[in-house]
Amino acid sequence: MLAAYERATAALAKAQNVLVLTGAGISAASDVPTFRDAQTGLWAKYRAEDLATPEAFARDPNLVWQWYQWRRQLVREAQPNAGHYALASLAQAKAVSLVTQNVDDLHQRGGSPDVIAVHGALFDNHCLNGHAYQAETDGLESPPECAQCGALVRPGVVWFGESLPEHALQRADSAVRMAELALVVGTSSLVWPAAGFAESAAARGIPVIEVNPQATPFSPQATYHVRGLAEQVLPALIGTALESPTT
Ligand code: BV8
Repeated sequence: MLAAYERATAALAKAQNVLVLTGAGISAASDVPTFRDAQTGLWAKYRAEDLATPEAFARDPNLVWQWYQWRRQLVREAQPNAGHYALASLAQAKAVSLVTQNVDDLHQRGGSPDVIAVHGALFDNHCLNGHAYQAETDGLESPPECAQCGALVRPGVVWFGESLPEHALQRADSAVRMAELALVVGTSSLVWPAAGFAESAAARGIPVIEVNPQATPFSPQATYHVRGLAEQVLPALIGTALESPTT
């Protein structure tokens, strides 16, 4: 009887069209804290969920802006880890649709060619009226004003209570429909509607491999739950799958 891990590896070796869903856990080894981790230093007294909202920005734009500036600097200093690189190598051998909830740029810097970022991008900016803002903001302690309309500029991420970008949603939905296997990595599966992608994939009856050191609300629906760290499990799982003869 093949252990679950061997069966998961065999299923990954066989699949050609792979959906990968990642959350903050895949960046943990790059020292980018997840939302679940208590925040550090100045930010220890705040909950991320309370800062990542339009209401928080309206109430105290400088505070929320400075939180994002702190996170941007943290991500600039971070490096992709073995988990990011393993997913990039998978994309060289198979048709991979990488859907991430993360707003860092580590998948891109780790070599993944096409990242569907359903919660936006940490380094993007636009004003409150939606005008793109291209000027450099590094080092600014307060949000600048839009050159076109004067409205405050905010980070280009999806806040709680905001809709996900339609184009990213459509691409993610299509990827769920096309997938022959799903790899769900480093997400607590608590944030919706992104958590629904893994559920929809499982409902299609395709093999779903969850990689997480903890159990999550999604775990009972996973075909295989590989309990471990993405930076350790992914290089081994993907490395072995890519060496195996695909049937
Ligand atoms: C919306 C960008 C409404 C910002 C983020 C049902 C349907 C629809 C909405 C809702 C719903 N129920 C509730 C809602 C509202 C809300 C929601 O889901 N709330 C939750 C808290 C219950 N959803 C929304 O508001 C969404 N918008 O639906 O709008 C609407 C509808 C129609 C019309 C108008 C409006 C928007 C949600 C997006 C919020 N933005 N990020 C920013 O980054 O600043 S979400 C943010 O938190 C992250 O992007 C991530 O997706 C999420 C969770 O963060 P973390 O917990 O840190 O990460 P993760 O969940 O991935 O957990 C870490 C995991 O990693 C853990 O499991 C851990 O065990 C594991 N791990 C740790 N180390 C490792 C590891 N795994 C592997 N290896 C390791 N080394």
